[in-house]
Amino acid sequence: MSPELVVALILVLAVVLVALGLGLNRLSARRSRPSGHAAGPGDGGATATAPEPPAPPGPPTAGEPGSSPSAPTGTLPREPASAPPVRPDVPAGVVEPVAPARPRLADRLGKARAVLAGVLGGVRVRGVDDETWESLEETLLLADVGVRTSAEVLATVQARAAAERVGDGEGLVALLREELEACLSGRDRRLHRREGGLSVWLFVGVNGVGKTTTIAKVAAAERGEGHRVLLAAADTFRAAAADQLAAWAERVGVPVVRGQEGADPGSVVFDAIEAARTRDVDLVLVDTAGRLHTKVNLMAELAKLQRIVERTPGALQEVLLVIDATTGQNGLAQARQFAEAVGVTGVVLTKLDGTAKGGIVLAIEAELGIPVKLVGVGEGPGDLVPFDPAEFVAALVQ
Ligand SMILES: Nc1nc2c(ncn2[C@@H]2O[C@H](COP(=O)(O)OP(=O)(O)O)[C@@H](O)[C@H]2O)c(=O)[nH]1
Ligand SMILES: [Mg+2]
Repeated sequence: MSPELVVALILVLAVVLVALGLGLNRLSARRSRPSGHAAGPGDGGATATAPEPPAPPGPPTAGEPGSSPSAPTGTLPREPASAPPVRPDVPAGVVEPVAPARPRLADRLGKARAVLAGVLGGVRVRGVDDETWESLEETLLLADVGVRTSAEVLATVQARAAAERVGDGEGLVALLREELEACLSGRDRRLHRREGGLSVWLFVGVNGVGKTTTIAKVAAAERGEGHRVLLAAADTFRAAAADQLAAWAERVGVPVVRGQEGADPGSVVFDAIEAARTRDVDLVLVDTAGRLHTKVNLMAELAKLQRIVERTPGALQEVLLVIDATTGQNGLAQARQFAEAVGVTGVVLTKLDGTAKGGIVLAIEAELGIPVKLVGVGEGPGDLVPFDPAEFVAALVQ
């Protein structure tokens, strides 16, 4: 072989080797390069490459909101979110049951407390004198305790103060607290339900008192405690009423049965009870109209709804009259009318957060003998508390 040929062969071999080496480099660079990075210098030599297409939008990377726990490397492995339990009464994708945190009455009764605070402060400073009884009576009336109940409470406090020789302001305030609490004691404030069967709670009351909102609050609380709740939109007088209830139902995660505007409320209640049976629901909350063409119509309709529920023996467990505390003594008059038309088993006193008229609780119980079972203290789904006389009086008289 001539030396020229040998040199030529070595050159060809060198070129082939270099070409091969470059090809492998590019291939491995392409494999290891994350997609979306443009080719950089020293990355493949001078050959022009078409820019790689941008990476398609993918799941967010670690650290971004909503990032997938399994996607990123370098983060600690996390437990996947556990799947929510399958509950046939809850439409897919709605909120999980959580018992709302219970507000403290003392935090919400600021206005009612302020009414009493002035006179009680005076009594504490001056001690008990002739003026005391008069100003105490005025204050109880301002708080809407009512004429009869105020007079009775004060007569007892006065008699006890004399008999027990209580002359100092602090002692008198303690007596007042005890007597107010005594007025409220001994009532059954439980919300009744049937064990192992369907219970229906009917909510009645005039327009705007807070029936629909209260039903939402009760639904949230009951569902949070593991009950299977269904709402019945039997206020068919206004289309907006059923819409409002349906919006609340979605928010608190319970199903709702509704009819057309103007439909027979009785048929809605009937359908709701049927739906409750097939869905294994244990508590139906019925929202009713607060206004009809006449008050006579309204009362007749409520009585009819009551009869429809009673067709399922034992199901009607509560007829809850909702009263707006800010209406004071006017609420008492309403309570009287409803109590005559339907067998009211308990009162829900709403809007106690925004009124000085908290004393209406005493008037309702003393004059009608109906226990206040729940108290509304705000507009949110958690703003409902079971009525506790000791907590109430302590929040009012400080
Ligand atoms: N501050 C306050 N507002 C309330 C309470 N309960 C209901 N409301 C408000 O009262 C208004 C009427 O309530 P709604 O439930 O529609 O009354 P309904 O006509 O009896 O069904 C709404 O604006 C509610 O947010 C409460 O306890 N406190
Ligand atoms: Mg309503």
